[in-house]
Amino acid sequence: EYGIEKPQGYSVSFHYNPHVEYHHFGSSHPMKPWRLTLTKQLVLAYGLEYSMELYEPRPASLDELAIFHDREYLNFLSKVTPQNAKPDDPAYLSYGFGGDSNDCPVFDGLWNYVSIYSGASMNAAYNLLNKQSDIAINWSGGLHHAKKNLASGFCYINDIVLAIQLLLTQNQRVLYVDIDVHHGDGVEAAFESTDRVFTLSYHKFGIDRNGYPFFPGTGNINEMGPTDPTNRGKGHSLNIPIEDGIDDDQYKWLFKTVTGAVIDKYNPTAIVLQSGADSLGGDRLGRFNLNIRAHGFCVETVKNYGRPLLLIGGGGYTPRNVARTWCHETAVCVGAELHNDLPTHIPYIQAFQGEENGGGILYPDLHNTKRHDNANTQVKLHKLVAQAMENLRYLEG
Ligand code: V1S
Ligand code: CA
Ligand code: ZN
Repeated sequence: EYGIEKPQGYSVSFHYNPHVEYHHFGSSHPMKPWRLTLTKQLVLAYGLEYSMELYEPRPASLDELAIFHDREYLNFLSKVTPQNAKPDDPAYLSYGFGGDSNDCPVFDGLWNYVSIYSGASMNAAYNLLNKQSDIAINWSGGLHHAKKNLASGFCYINDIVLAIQLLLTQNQRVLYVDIDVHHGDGVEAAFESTDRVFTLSYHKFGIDRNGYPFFPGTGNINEMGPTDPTNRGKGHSLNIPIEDGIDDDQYKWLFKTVTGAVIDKYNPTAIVLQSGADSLGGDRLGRFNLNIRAHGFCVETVKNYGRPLLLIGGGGYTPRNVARTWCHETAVCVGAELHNDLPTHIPYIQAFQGEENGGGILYPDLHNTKRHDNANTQVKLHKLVAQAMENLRYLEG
């Protein structure tokens, strides 16, 4: 009703299991699964469900997760509870749980949570393989830091790696693009020894005033995967390190130039886009100054290459803006323009009302809501692009 459709030919599927919403990492933890409730409410309020196929995927099984993860790790993850966890158990710490930062807490229903978001990414990948849709969306996925036997940075199971492994059954080359403000290290590591996956991540990189690196501390421009010339994965990772406060025009130019060059040279037959919303201005953990439409520009740019596209979530720690962004990007996929005034009959409407919360509109100005000065100069960005193009020469063989 509110979405005005533009004529275009992409069929879109939306993969969502609402049980994912009811999981809590703990009250002080920035990852809030209920941001997915807000996202769904906006998508429904704008009537976008009439322009897509909706799927309610089942949770993935342990056997399905074992196509990437170690079984010992999965056995531990499937059994650990807040009641039986032994925080000084060496296994517990070696698998990445607890610790000082408490990035990966053990909470009630953890196994259920990870099986649900992973099942949704796998279901979305199958839908692309079966040609049931051109674009498959799972906003609950995108947990790019998880390793085969290690939880890291709020990520326990790497649903992206699992989905890419499925896509590889019918695609010779899969491109992974990651616009979360953090480096997509887990996906990069998983495919470091193959030339059938190219990983491209845009992220904040650098050391803060207190000497702490921005999480996870990897992803400089010179990190291109294995250095051994006999390794097939050599040159099949590209990292774009960015400084605080990058603005819309700079990011759009950087994204279009670099992603365009990678797609032209690598010529993937399928693309996976991790659309982490912590690259927005005003994010609780992020440092960039992007507005919703600039973030959505990345989705639009990738979509316009017309390859089968898996679109997944990721980070995003200011829930009302995460919901706005992913609703906007769902609309971008189906080719709808959305009214800036939010529909009035949204449950949780108060989350979007009031000056502080964006004044009842879909596209509030997020520029400098957290006042990160822009440390990216045009000169630095041009040098970065020149180095990125140099790195891409490996693809010419
Ligand atoms: N930045 C940040 C941040 N904040 C937290 C955090 C805050 C409150 C809590 F109750 C629990 C954790 N952890 C971090 C980062 C991890 C960021 C993960 C981003 C995930 C994603 O968006 O990319 C994908 C979903 N963790 C750290 O900075 C780790 C430490 C390095 C901090 C310092 N300590 C001493 C060691 C661990
Ligand atoms: Ca990234
Ligand atoms: Zn992130």
